Amino acid sequence: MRSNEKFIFDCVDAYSAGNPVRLVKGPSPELIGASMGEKRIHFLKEFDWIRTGLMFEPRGHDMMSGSFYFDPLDAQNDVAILFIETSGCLPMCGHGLIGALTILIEEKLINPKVPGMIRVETPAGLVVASYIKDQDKVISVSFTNVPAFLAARDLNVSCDELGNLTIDVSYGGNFYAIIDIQENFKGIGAYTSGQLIRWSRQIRTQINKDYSFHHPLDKNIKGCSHILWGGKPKQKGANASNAVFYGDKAIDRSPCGTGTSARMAQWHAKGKLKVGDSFIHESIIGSIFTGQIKSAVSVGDFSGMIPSIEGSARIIGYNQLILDPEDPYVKGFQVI
Ligand code: PYC
Repeated sequence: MRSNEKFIFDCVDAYSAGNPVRLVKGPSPELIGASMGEKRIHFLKEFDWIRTGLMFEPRGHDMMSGSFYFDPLDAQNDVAILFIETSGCLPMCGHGLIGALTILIEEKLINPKVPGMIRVETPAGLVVASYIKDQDKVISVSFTNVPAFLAARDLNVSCDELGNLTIDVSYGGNFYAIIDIQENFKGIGAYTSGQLIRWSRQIRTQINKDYSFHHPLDKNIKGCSHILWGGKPKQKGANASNAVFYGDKAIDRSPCGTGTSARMAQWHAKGKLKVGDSFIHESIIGSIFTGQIKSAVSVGDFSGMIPSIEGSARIIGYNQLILDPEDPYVKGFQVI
């Protein structure tokens, strides 16, 4: 596929717990690599114009996220997924996975070897998911995520408007700076999403300048890309609420699957959750993902854990999107 040709992408649009998921049925670029991690790097090098064209305005928007699906590299697995979104290609995306698997099953695009179970190759590693159906509808998807771990605790950052903050950085498929309620931050309920976005940009730049974050087992996963702001949940039974910032202007409408995994790893490392415990995480719009700590593991020199995340998605439309080299906005645009 070359950017000087015209393409029509056949997409299914959905949302998971409120956040968008656009699964591209085809055409899909031919990616080279011995793992989805390597294929992700190839996509970013050669085909990023497809991501920006399909995710940015005018075909997408600040929160847009989606995926391509491929045959798995290992014949034991059912599918391989490449996540695309406004910020780039995430190693792993929880809401994106729940949405993509819901579409793949409801639209009969894959046929899992074991009904009810899907083995998925992602750039961050193998993820095993299960789903529950009611007739033709998938009513929930649960997946055992890649290992999560608390990477750094009690880092100091200063935010022009809030003052000094203490943050932890945790990995759950992406690196998250977690800002819990503290003297200079009263919780997400006290602020607008515009304020959280403005502060997130400043904090992300600062922590990546002052500190470095590398996955101990995968050199291609590095840098803190997401900021998770904590809050008090509104619903009975929820353990915490959160608002995750990603890209340049997005606040996740879902409770964020990889963010929930990162936060469970943080709570586990601090003794607030133990193996077997559940964690109900509320989003900025009140939607819920339910997490659980499956087991404790080491990740390089870090003590970590294996999280599972459960949530649901809805298909909302069928979309044919044109990328035409004669269109001045074929590669999309962002207004920051
Ligand atoms: O659900 O993992 C997630 C996610 C990452 C960015 C937005 N959502």
